[in-house]
Amino acid sequence: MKCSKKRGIKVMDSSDSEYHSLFESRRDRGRHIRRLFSFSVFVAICFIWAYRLAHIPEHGKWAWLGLFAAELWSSLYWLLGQALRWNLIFRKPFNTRLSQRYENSLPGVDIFVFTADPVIEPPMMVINTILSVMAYDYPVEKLSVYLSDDAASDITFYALLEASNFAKHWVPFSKRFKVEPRSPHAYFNISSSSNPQDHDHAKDLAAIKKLYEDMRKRIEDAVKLGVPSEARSKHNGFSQWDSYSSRHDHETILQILHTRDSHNSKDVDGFVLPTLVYMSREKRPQYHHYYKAGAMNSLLRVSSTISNSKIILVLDCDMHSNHSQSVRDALCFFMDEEKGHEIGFVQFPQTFENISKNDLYGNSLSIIMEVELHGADGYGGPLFIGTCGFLRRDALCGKKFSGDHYKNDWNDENELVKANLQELEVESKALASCTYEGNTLWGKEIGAIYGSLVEDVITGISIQFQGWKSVYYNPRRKGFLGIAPTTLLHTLVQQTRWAEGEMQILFSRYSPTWYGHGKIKLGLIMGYCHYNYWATICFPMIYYSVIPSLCLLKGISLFPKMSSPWAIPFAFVALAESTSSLIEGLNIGGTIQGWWNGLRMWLYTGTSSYLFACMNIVLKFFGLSDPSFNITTKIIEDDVSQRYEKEVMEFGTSSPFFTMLSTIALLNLFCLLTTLKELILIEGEQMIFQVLLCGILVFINFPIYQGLFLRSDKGRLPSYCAIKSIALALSACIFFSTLT
Ligand SMILES: *[C@@H]1O[C@H](CO)[C@@H](O)[C@H](O)[C@H]1NC(C)=O
Ligand SMILES: CC(=O)N[C@H]1CO[C@H](CO)[C@@H](O)[C@@H]1O
Repeated sequence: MKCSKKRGIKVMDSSDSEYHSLFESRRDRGRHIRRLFSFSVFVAICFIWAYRLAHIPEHGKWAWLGLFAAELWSSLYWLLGQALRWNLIFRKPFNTRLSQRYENSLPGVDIFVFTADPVIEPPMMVINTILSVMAYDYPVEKLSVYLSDDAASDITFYALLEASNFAKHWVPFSKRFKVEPRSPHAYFNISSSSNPQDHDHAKDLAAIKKLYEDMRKRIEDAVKLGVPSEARSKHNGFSQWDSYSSRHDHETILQILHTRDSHNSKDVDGFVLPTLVYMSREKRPQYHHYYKAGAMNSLLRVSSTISNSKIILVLDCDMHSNHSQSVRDALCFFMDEEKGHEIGFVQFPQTFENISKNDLYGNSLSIIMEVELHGADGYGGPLFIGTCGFLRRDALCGKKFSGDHYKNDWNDENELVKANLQELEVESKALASCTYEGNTLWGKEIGAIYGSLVEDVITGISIQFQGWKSVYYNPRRKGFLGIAPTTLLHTLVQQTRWAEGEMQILFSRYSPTWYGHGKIKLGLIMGYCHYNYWATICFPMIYYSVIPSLCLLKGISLFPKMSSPWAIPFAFVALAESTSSLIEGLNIGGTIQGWWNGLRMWLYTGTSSYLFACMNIVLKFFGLSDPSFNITTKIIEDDVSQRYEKEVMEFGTSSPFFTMLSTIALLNLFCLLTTLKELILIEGEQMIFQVLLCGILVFINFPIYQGLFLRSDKGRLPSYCAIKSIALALSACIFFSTLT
């Protein structure tokens, strides 16, 4: 058959509409401007290098050469980043075509939700996520929801039991009234402001709200007082906690709460509900559990005996669904007749519902989500970010993409439903034991890959190394909404973990730098490197924010005179990069203040988190510290929350992060004050760039001076931290001044 292109849409000669693609890809319209711009910045950078090499001074030679090294490294790093902006791709699925063609043969979908701590991740949040995905607009008999609870908390289990009952009302309700979003908590929040006109709807809404409130009260009581004994005796699932000794030492706990053919699994209208399974894999102190990757692998095996769906959605417990169509959207990519068979995973962006107005801590990750992942998509695949991603089970299980021979086959799903639920549970339990993976390839080649703090990213790489492509789908109305850290310290800790994990990938057998050639495209290798070398950017950043300021004290000049032609490339790079990041930010819905906050957070993570990440890597190399994995908390106190909403920066405790930041901030302040005093006397022109740099640093650090000297609330910097950083900054200044 022949195809002809008509206004960019592929149309078949025959009247058969079947050959319309299920999704469409569009290239970035502004790519030529972007490329021209990158090129001009690159030329300016070359001039800076030339200037550095041609003008090495006698006085201050080492400071000069150090600055050159810093510029060299940050330019190379900048270059890596350009790969993620070179070739942006935007995708659009066609949902209606999917249902026209496949409504009766849609594949099964397993949804994995992960939780690890009932205190940090409250059960109410977890079940809202569960309920939101149980209510997806998708044939219920093809949907299976699994909760992996790495804390083995009976409270979480109790909450899930409650949710499984509430789902009998919630699922039919949300489908009848086409409720959006389908997380009850989020929906009630929205609907409380807009009352439905329809009488039936209003009545049902009131009723279901009451059910929800009753459930919430029971669960919150259980959180305070423990699981009520009545519930314990009613459901024999709790007996599995009899042999439980601690969250690090217990056998597998597994309970199938709903299955397709159990009588208990019908909703109030008599329809079946999605399969619902609780699992807490076995844990023993003598076995490493490999965090979320370990849990994912246990779930992979357990689900293979229960539903064995070909598509798996991986979700963190704080990311509720915000769009009931997301499963169908994702399937448009996998099921496309032409390109679908090569797609290993479809990544949705991670978006957050509690970002403050001007994104105080830069936690919206908007540049990554709105720009860079589109760029990675242009080169065959966005990263897998561990949540909001749909994966092909085959790809996750280490199967190689076998070229065009691989056929999408959605029909041969195992009908594994056993007559006897207990038998199935016993069989599945064995798959989640500690010893199961001994001497196997699980975690090395099969399933989620172990050995990095960002196990998701490395798992995505392993899938791409097997020949699969991935796709980034970023709809205007976001598919998932989660919760971002709301304090400075949490943000910095999270960034440290990410940067460290990214760097660990560099030393693994899935390092794109060493092993990517021939497996993935060069652009994608560069993109991965941009993240893998993330942490190392701390060295140029610290150098740049300390040495030029200190040199002011001694009158060492490190930049060209304002009137010299060499000033142009410096000014151009600084202005061009800041303007383009401002435009990029405004373009994706940010504010000017948000851009400024982002700049500040870039400085803060660069000079603290990334340094600590590098230090951790070195320490671990010498076996001096153990990999640690801190979950960032999802609950915060009232006063902290109020300050967050007012966008007042939160310090509150004394931490090495803050000492680092305030030392640099104070050092710049001292240098600036000393210089300004003398600037009028000495010839200023030579120093103007350096004074400007120092001035901008002082300006950007304003919240730190506030926290040190001007605030009295609980979120200020503790005086202990203030004294320490004043002492450090002063001694650095004095030491440097006396240096000959
Ligand atoms: C979440 O869904 C609601 C509709 O239910 C929509 O109004 C909102 O814009 C969505 N949020 C995001 C961030 O897309
Ligand atoms: C857990 C948490 O911090 N939630 C907050 C997210 O942000 C919204 C609005 O800014 C708050 O209402 C939530 O309490």
